[in-house]
Amino acid sequence: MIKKILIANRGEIAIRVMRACREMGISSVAVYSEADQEALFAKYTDEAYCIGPPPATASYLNIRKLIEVAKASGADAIHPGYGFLAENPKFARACEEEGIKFIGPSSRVLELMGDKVTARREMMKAGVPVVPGTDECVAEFGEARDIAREIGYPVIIKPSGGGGGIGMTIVADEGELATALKSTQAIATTTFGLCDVYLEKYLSNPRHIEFQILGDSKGNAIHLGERECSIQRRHQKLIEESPSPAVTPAMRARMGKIAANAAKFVGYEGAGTMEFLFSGGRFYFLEVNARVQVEHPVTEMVTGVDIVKEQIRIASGLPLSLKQKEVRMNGSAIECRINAEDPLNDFVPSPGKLRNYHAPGGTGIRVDSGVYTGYTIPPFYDSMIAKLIVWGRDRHEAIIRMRRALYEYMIVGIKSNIPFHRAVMENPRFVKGELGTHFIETETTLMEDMKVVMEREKPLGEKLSRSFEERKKIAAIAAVAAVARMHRTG
Ligand code: MV4
Repeated sequence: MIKKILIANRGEIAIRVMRACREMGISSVAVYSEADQEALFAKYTDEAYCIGPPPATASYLNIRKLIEVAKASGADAIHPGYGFLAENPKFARACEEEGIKFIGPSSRVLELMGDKVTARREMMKAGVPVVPGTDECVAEFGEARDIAREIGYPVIIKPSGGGGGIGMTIVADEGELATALKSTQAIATTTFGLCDVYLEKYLSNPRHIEFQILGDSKGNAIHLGERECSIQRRHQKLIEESPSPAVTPAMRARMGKIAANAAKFVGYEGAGTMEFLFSGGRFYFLEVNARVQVEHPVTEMVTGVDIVKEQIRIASGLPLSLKQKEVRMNGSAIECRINAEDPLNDFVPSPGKLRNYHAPGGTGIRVDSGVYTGYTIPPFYDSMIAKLIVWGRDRHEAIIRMRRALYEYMIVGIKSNIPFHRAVMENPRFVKGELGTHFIETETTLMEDMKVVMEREKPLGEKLSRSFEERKKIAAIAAVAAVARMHRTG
């Protein structure tokens, strides 16, 4: 069994992993940049080491430094969280070579899944339905033209080294193809250092639905149902839920089995996600996310499975703690990503000091966060400061509970996207479960709705912070008066 884990990450996910460590009797080692000295995760841990200056390239992405700290601290495993080095085959290989257990799939599987063309081919071999498109990367205009004619326009050109939507180009007709191919290859080269691109049929406004999978070192693989993540903006997910309102139990059983079998087929070890587009009642494989994801808590809330604990068990060589027939989905969970950004001003980042912070609580609420009152959010990393997750017996109860939790949330000193979430929770199409990846663009009233919702009912935090600020002012005046009195009386 693993005894000590170095967490090669920051913020809420570092704390999420440390919480699992505490419950399992495993000690944790934090690494932090100079900008994260005062961050909650750097205090929560048993041991902490500064690994360099604020830019991630100088700290959280420094493979040699991370390995050095792991060895010096006697950690026998590294948990990479999400982002940073989580899916980096070079990092996994460095761990493998140094005899440190990388908590995630092998470097071979990370390599296979990191190249999107290879991943597509592997999934086709495993019997997973993929979007119609190429099974090799396309280099020449002639190949692209022939394939596009075969599958029909519109098509989408994607960088093979990419993922998550960066550098993709939608092509409406053959007239646009040559330019689009050239520019996507150029972006692919500059962004991912690999000019390889591939072509797919473009699906308009599909749902984004993903299956959570777990595979152990004994060759077992199960699925924990799906999450729907259709509410996104510029490839950033904002709201996720489980189960998807569009998936029936029969569809879940069928696709889940396909996803788990595919995991077995590639020798997948650890927690992972298979992403699909869902359109016209059909699933089309997109990519594998070979890590624990931001939105994993919604699956934990409906299945009761602790995904991070399973990751650690799997990395320790233990079998999965449950069988597929023991997985039960109960009720409905929704997650809102709480970001330090201004939704009324094109969602620009809003770092700075949290003058006051109080998270919601009560029945069915979970908050995963890495901040506290008085903490200053640094400008160097992503703007997510918390995840608000609610559970309800059904989707309706979960929505009502989310509205209640958003009312309770107090964030003073910086702007947050809470007004956006309040508007979505009131949106008739959201409430009906009519979702799609273009939801935010097509719901054109959302921006106005935010102001209306905030006016109609002031959040609890505003009432609280007004009296809090008053008390602080009175306390300051009293202190000055006391000093003055002291001077008078000598
Ligand atoms: C697509 C697609 C439509 N058809 N693939 C975006 C995230 C990444 N994981 C995959 N993405 C998409 N892939 C096919 N075949 C639509 C998206 C997509 C998208 C693409 C370009 C610009 C904005 C987008 C927003 C949501 C989804």
